[in-house]
Amino acid sequence: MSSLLKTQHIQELIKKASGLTVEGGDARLKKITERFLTDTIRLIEDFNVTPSEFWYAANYLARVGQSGEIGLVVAGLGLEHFLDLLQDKVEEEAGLDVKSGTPRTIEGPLYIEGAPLSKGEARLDQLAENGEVLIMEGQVKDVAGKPVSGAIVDVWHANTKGNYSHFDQSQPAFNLRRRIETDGEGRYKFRSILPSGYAVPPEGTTNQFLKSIGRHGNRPAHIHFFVSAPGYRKLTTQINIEGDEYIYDDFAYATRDGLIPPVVRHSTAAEIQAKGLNEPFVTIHFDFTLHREEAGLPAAEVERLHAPA
Ligand code: MBD
Ligand code: FE
Repeated sequence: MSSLLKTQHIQELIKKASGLTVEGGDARLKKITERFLTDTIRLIEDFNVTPSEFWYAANYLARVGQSGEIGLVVAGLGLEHFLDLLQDKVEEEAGLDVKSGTPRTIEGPLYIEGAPLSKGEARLDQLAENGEVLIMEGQVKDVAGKPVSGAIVDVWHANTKGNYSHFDQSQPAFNLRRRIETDGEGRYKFRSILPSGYAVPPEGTTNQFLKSIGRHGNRPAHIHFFVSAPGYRKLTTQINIEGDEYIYDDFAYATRDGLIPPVVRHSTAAEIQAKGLNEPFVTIHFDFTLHREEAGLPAAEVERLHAPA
């Protein structure tokens, strides 16, 4: 089959539609638009996409936007994970020993800015829920093992139904979301409940697509973190709760080696008493290792629109 794409008329159409034949505007955006149109037209020709299919796809993208699920679709396509791997590569090529720090993994679409800030420790759960009590603690360190005091551990996770406060109206504001400043030894500690895994809204636009390609929209139980400190590169990461059936079947592909710490169960009366609790609990110990900020490295901060608190 001959290709319309290769004809002079279509080549000129793409150049004009990309702004390449006029003055003004952003030169890089023009080149990216040209590539986008070229690749889209190639795809339409190669797959014999019909006009009806084209408009179905365009309407689908519009509905994703209206549904507020663009972040879910990006995560589910593996693109957010790809951006992590690319950032690792760019950092490595700029001279950073990436593997000496805690691995990054995706932020996901459910972060809310401005969680309550406390020093050293915090309690994250604000509701009486039937979740297992979780006590998580550790240190923020530099790559030489030196504690970083005054670091901010910004933590957020789902409840036992896999739902996040703010997006789930049944939870109070900032439930299971806190910022904790590390103490003089770089330590942080929090009490919370063990989260359950997340599933995309079953009737949502993301799941409509995932089902159409034979996939599910489940994530293993996980806890998100931003870890930041002056002079250090901001870390975006998560830990997974070991044993979860979706740990190696995450719809967002966020599981990475080094991010599955042991979950230790404590159920003897002595252990329970020593913590001042009245029920069995689990502990997770996890240290975060930050890279020092250095000239010549790509920006560590990812600019991304967040839902307003
Ligand atoms: C989540 O909780 C999440 O972390 C990601 C990446 C996508 C959807 C929900
Ligand atoms: Fe999440």
